[in-house]
Amino acid sequence: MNLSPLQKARYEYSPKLPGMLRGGISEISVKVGAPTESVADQAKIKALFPNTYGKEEITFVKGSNTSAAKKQVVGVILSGGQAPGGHNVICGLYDAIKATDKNNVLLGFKGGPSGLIDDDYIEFTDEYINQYRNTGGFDIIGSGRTKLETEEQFKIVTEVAKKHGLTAIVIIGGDDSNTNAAVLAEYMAAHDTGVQVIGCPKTIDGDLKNEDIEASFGFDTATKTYSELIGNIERDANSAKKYWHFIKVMGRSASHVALECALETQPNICLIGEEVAAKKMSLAQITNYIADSVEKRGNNGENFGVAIIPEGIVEFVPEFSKLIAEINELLAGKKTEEFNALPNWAAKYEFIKKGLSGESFAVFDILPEFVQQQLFLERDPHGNVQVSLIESEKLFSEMVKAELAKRKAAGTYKGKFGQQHHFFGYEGRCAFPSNFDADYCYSLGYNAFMLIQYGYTGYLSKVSNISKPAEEWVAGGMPITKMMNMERRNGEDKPVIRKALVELDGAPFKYFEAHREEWAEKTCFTYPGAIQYFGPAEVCDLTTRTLALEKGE
Ligand code: FBP
Repeated sequence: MNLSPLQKARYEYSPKLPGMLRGGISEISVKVGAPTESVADQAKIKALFPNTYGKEEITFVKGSNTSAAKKQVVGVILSGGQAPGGHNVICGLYDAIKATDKNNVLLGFKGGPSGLIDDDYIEFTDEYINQYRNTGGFDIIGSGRTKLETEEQFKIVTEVAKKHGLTAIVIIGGDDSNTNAAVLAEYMAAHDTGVQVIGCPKTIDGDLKNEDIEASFGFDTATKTYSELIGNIERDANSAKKYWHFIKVMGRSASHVALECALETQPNICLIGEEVAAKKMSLAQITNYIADSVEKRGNNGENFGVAIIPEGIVEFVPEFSKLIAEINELLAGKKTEEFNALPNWAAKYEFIKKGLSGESFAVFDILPEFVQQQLFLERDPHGNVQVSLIESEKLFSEMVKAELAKRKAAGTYKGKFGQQHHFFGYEGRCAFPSNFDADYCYSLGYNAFMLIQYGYTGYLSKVSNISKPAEEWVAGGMPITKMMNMERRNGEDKPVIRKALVELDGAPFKYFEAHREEWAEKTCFTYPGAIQYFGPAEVCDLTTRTLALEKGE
């Protein structure tokens, strides 16, 4: 592998562990806390997880290691979208495994959960793993989105585990993958396989967080990368003074990524999906909100600005969700063929007009034509509109343009409106992890092995107090069932880890709310710059604004 100078330098970096995990494996002891209950639906979750429900919270402390010695053969998978630091979870896991006994083995199953089903794996060695220390990406073994959830899949995994003599499986994934980790752990326990299952909280989206998990890994680096780019764009906008930049950021339904980037860069506008839903805002209201900022700034001679749009926004606009539901219905089954056979867009438009309710057609009719067409082109394998593929940054900028034309005609708007569009997602998911993510991920992996060594299963590797220096971090584990409740999924009640959306009474949103009026009118941009790996701790080890505000710092 050809290494860049930064890659070589990052190889030299020693990730920081929480204080209690420093000083060698022989000095890590366990403190068992109180039994746990799920966050809701206790009786139902208990009935579904009879072998793994209600277990105690675990904290590691300094003391003599009392775990039983046995040969460990651990399998690990990366699941879902990439997040900076995934390689370090595996490095931390590997180092703890080998420090405990050099005859222990770590197998990496390739391409995500399907690697476990297909028995496609590599055995990690020092030489192989060293190339990936402190680097971004998931290319060490690849990732995938196959879900491990059926009895049939679990039977195959059990066979694969038996073949390799696996003692444990570590699943590095988001809320869905860790929900599946809990189900797999229960299956393995119920069938007396002796295979433990441990999860690690990953996702740039920041939506796997709760009273136990302070942040999912990757959120820090991804938002810092997007914030650097947004800051650069702000500076460009403020230099040329001729464009409004509409920037969509990844993050799925939750707006954590957008909010964190807004806290870092102080743009003129940042939409928050959760607020749009709570206030039942219409497309016209959102358009007017942005247009008001453009108008005020334009009339002050500031014909430029920056608006951040979370990728999930349109799902939160009630009238838009209703429209999507009607379109899904309109094209259900054979009706897609009928629609596709129509000769041109004019004929399709008439078909749509006839098929939608008056209310939904009125919403459809105000959309720019490219969005109208996107709604009918991009379908998922189940025939549903893929909302995340809608270019909402262009949708809002076009709607704002149309609104400004009206205001110009009425004589209230006197400025000029030039638009630029951006989508930041893939740019941040594989960045070199920040020092925070490098340390946090390495600790999560190291800690995951300590949970395995002490015999725990169905636990999420938990490292808390992470807004403080790593020395003060607290390592331990929490039963995944504690984070679960019952939710309706695909027409069935399912036990799942509760997804965290932006809390409108939480400190990060409150801070944003208190400042956004000023940011909308004046130019208050802040330029966070690139992630720094070397230099003073207050620059290099900085965590997110979201975490700092949540912790009251
Ligand atoms: P995860 O939930 O798997 O961590 O996904 C993160 C994410 O980057 C989302 O922000 C984004 O919507 C999605 O993955 C994109 O998925 P894909 O890589 O399949 O295009």
